Amino acid sequence: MSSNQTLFRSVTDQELEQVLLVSVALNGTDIDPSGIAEMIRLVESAGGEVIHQITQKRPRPDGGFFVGRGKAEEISGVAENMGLTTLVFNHNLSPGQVNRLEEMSKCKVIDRTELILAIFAIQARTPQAKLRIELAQLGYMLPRLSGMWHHLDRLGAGIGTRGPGETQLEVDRRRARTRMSSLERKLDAIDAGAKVRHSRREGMFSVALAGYTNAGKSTLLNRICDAGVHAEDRLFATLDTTSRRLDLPGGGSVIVSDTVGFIEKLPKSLLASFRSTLDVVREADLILLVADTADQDKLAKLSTVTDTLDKIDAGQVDRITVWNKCDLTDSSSAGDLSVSALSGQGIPQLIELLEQKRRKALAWCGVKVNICNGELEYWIRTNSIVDSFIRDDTGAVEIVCGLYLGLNHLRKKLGSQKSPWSIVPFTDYGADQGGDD
Ligand SMILES: Nc1nc2c(ncn2[C@@H]2O[C@H](COP(=O)(O)OP(=O)(O)OP(=O)(O)O)[C@@H](O)[C@H]2O)c(=O)[nH]1
Ligand SMILES: [Mg+2]
Repeated sequence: MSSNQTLFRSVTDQELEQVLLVSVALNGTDIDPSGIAEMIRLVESAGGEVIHQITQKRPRPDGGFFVGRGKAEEISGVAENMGLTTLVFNHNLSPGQVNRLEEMSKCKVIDRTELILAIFAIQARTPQAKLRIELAQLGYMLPRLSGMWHHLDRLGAGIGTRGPGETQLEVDRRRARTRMSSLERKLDAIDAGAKVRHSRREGMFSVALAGYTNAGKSTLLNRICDAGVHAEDRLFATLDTTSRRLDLPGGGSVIVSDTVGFIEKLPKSLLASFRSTLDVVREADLILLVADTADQDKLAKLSTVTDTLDKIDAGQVDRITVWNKCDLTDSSSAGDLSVSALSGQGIPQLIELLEQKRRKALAWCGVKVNICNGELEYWIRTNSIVDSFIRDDTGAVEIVCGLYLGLNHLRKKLGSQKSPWSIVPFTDYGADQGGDD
């Protein structure tokens, strides 16, 4: 982080920070207009406005200035002439590159990671999200501390903060590490509480909404669960996980969770501090991969999302791609699930698919019990989906049911009964049979 900055001001401020955007295409690639459009949106989401753009193609980054000295001089000249004092780069810069660019241009220099961190800081609404983003920002700043120590003033100064023989830099590193440990402890306590709440939902089929930022995940949660969560045409509108119950038309329910969106080159420090909020994705039974079908760059974004799922160890979770915003386009290829979270188009088909996936995930079996009393019947009906329940004249019952918590759960229950019983597990049962009980 540079020496004179408070990052972009809050978006609630009237005046937007005016920015010169520098976009560099490396390795013989062309300048990518959709990448630039994304940078402009990122700047806007951070409370800034791109006033001018400078592009450059180069085989590899320049060690000193990233863009090369000549280009850096040109950028500095343009910034001075236009009265701009903030430079945003579409790549990540080393601390040395930032320092040299700032010294030459007399501007504040922000790289891609810092920009994304700034947006997260603005968007953080809950205390947990604020702690996570502070941890991520400190993780990013720690290796960049040299020469910019006055940033850490707010972390506490005064008597006793400086040990014998320590330089200011060492003091600041120590303060940053101390603060990070304290944040980690607080977050661990919060995460432990979340785990307890999560375990109470054991046995519920869980569905996570994942996808590129702004694809429409929160709007979809609102549509299918009437969740009332915040959705907005802004990058990273959601930072906290929200879970809601969805009652299925065929009986039973699933838990659907909305969480933070992904983006290309999502900063590592953010992934680390938001890791536990992404547990809900990693531990889901099914991921609905929400993609914006009207986005020209949709396939590249989809592959960013699948790469990110791999990075957070959620690559193995069963997933379905849901092409959202189909109201904005008339193209939809066969086999794709096209929906509009806004208009409701395709939502019944999506819910039907969820129902099928959930049925398939249950432990199906045929059960015979010589005497099935009311208490046992109630237990079976609340712990499974019952496809058929036939009672003969003697009171014996034959049931076909799918258990939420596995067959052993039922075996244990039946073991406590006096009446003889038997269970036959059914493999390959579930998705194609409709419940008719
Ligand atoms: N036309 C159209 N717009 C939609 C649809 N779904 C969502 N949107 C709009 O897309 C924008 C982003 O929606 P969100 O639901 O906030 O997107 P998100 O994926 O939750 O975004 P992040 O939380 O930032 O990751 C909002 O302006 C929504 O109104 C849709 O089906 N059709
Ligand atoms: Mg959202």
